[in-house]
Amino acid sequence: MDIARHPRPHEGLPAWNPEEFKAQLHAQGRSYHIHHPFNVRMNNGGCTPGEIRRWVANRFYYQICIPRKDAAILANMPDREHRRLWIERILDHDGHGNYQGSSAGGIEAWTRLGEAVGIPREELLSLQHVVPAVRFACDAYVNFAAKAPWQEAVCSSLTEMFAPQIHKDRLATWPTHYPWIEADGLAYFRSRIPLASRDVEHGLLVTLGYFQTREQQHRALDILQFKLDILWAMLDAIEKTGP
Ligand code: AHQ
Repeated sequence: MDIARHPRPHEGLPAWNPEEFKAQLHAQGRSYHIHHPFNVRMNNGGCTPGEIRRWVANRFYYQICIPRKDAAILANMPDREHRRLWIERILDHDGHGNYQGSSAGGIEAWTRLGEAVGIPREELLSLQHVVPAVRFACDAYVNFAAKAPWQEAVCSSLTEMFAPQIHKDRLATWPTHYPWIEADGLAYFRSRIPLASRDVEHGLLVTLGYFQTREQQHRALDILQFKLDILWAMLDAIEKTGP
């Protein structure tokens, strides 16, 4: 799959060892959307209720793309051990068992967030507020995951290395800045903190093991940057929808 190649002179350079490679992946956190002006403004209380609702409504499209993205990766995974781990991600979002309470899944929790910020469930599910660039960014992620080697698609999920902090930030700031949002709507963010850490453990195991040469390791950095750009572009588009 074609993604941007960022010039990183490496002719004849040795591969990074796992710790160095992990540090290089982590260093790309500087491009994570936690640093996007819209996210900074949102967590500083600078968003109008309308902006919060547009963020929730647009991010809903990303949320419903995640299990489809993960199912595409699962289909490309030849190894049962990896599939046994990866399938958990789909259940985390689609729910499992009796689909009630904490088994209802993340998509259901996001509809609860929608209601908590004042978006009726049917309005959120209609996707009527999703702007074209958000749809394009999310679809690019699903398409990449379906067509790339499964190890490259796993690597693209490693933006979640930085996700626990962004969820903790929302839990720490929204109740103060946005007291009008019903507290139980924030349950999704709380639920993701342990799940993101579990996801990253598996994602790093695959990534550190698959990208062996220095050139392959640079490909991993390019894949991660591609996904970081997807998250950043989504906030660019959401910010443009105006106050
Ligand atoms: O809620 C998020 C989520 O379930 C996932 C899955 C993972 C992936 O497979 O790409 N990435 C991800 C992310 C979630 N929330 C985002 C946020 O800002 O709330 C962060 C995002 C990520 O860091 O990739």
